Amino acid sequence: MITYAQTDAIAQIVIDNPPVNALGVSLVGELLDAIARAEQDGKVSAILIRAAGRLFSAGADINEFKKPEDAPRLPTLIDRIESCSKPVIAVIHGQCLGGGLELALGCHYRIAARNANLALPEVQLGLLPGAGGTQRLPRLIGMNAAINMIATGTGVSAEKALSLGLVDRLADDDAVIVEALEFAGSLTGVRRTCDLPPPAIPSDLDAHLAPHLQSHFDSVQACAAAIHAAAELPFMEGMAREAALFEELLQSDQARALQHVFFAERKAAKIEGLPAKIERHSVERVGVIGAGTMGSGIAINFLLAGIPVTLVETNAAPLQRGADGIARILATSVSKGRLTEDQRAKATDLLNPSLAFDDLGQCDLIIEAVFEDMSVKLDIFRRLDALAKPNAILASNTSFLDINEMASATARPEAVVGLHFFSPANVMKLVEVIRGDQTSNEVLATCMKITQRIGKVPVLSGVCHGFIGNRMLLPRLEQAKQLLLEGAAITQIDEVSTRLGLPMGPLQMIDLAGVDIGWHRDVNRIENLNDALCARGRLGQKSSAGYYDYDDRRKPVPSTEVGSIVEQFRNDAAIERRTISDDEIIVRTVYVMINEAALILEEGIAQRPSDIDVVWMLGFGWPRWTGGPLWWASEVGVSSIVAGLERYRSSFGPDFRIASSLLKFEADSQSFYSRG
Ligand code: T1G
Repeated sequence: MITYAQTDAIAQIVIDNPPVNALGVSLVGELLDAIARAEQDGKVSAILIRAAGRLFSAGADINEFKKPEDAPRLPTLIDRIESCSKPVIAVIHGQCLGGGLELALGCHYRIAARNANLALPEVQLGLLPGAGGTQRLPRLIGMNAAINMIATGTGVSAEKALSLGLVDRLADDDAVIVEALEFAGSLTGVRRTCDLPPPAIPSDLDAHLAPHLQSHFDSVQACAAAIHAAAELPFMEGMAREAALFEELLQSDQARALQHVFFAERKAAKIEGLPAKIERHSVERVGVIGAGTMGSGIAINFLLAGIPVTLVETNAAPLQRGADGIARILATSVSKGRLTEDQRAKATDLLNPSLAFDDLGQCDLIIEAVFEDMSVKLDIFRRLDALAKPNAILASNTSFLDINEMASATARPEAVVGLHFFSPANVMKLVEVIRGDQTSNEVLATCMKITQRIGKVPVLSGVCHGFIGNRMLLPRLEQAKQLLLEGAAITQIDEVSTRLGLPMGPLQMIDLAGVDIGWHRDVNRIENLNDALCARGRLGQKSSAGYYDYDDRRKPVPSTEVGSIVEQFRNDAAIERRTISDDEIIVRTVYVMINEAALILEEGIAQRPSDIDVVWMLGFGWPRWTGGPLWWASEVGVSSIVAGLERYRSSFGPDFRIASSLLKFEADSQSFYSRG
């Protein structure tokens, strides 16, 4: 866990707790002993605290929050470091996060390698920095800079940290220890952050805090209170205030939900039942077929990860549009400070637009992102089978279609997989990795790894119509349109979802994705509401008119034309208009998704409930602070879900059934998650 060494008069305490130097209870105990040893050793004049491995520390051990506190806590250690009579220097490299940064703040000095990133991300876990960070950081760097770091969890680079006064010196990555030893040798006394005066309250503090206070995260509100305490209370009283706020958050539903999300996003990439050691393919060059919005977005992910991309189209015009689209997105990222000019140039150089399908023959992974038409895709897979490298992975970006059918068009079904990106593909973090019946474990393991390498969170899905996310979406959209016909208002339907914290309701989602998805394009064939809207050119946001009118993009209004279309349909179908409650809407547009998720789990399409939570959070914006749809359903209570589905069973059609797993949960008073 730690090693202790001495170089001349400098003691070196090295944290060595793979994989992320998490500061668990036993490590805290060892560090307390090491500090005491160095302080008592007359031959020691100064003390370095540094870490082995790729980073300084990921902070407190999140796995230990549930355990009762009966051992020395991180704040005790940090106070002990700060009270040490000899100078203690934190030697920081890589990630220095949460309690790791708070430990560094308790040190008297801090030296950082240029590759360091310093952050207090506790707020993302539903917590706040609970080991003195809300009291020491404002004293060190001022209120406004501290608010940004504490209330958002955003990190600062080593350079920025130096300019803020958060670190005292920078060093080249490979020289940071040598420089720290030299720096330590020059020190003659300690400098305690707790002795610094309380930070001045800037005149614009409330303006600075205001945007953060809009957050749904209770932890952000608590951060604001703790930061205020840093300015208004003596240090020890401020520490007591921080501790009280931390303990309150620790017991909160949001903190439990957000910590569930943290582990769920990491567990998703693990494939159950796969041998620990598995041979992955090397992916040095990627091919993307189709330079439309999706193809271009997919290409950008690989380009930014330093992987060359051959982008293939059948005609020069769409190929040029795709290449121009990629250039535009990269340039915008530079102008917004998300990319450096050098990163943009490097990414651009790796793009190889081509009209020659044969150029794909060099690629290790080929992703088709063409029109959602099975005949087009089958033709592509047949051609790929003939020209792709022997070990190439052949992937489809399809949202709904059958990967097994595509695999059957090749002599290498074990190499065929789905990689379902979500639009915009260069932004959304979710990729559904679709396992065909014959997809090999090596191909799956390679896809899980390469999607993480491009900064995505992969979730494994089996083959069914719509896989995980879209399969749950379909009944939600159908019920929304049916509720319209029965008398609910457009905004009423959507606001039930937005009040839950979803970024938009089902009808707003149809407008965003396009009312014409799956439309047969025959304006004289009107079989449902979407057909009627499409026939009138109401294709959604892209035509500035769908279920809403988008004359003012900032304030879409429900369409009166759609109102009359609905009226017409209602009369033709002799549907009696009635008042519909929000309760009915939540059952028919949200509980129905929970039921679909339970069926998806029963059929083995998804590996685990937390994967479904990840899909809906990262693919559709389900609010993280509720843990995802199945974590939320567990909090609502399965019995309420089942009772709601029973109440409105007739609305779901003759083939509807309540998942047997839901009924079993209800009978056993269980849920998707055992409350451990
Ligand atoms: N505690 C326990 N395990 C952790 C951990 C942590 N803090 N951080 C990561 N892990 C595990 C993770 O679950 C995974 O496990 C493995 O390490 C690799 O992680 C008092 C209360 C450091 C940037 O919020 O941001 O300090 O899946 O896959 O992509 O105020 O991990 O292999 O079994 O993410 O290279 C605040 C959380 C804690 C930082 C590395 N700290 N971690 O990313 O690897 S609360 C955080 C990260 C706190 C104090 C408060 C990232 C990373 P497994 P990984 P990575």
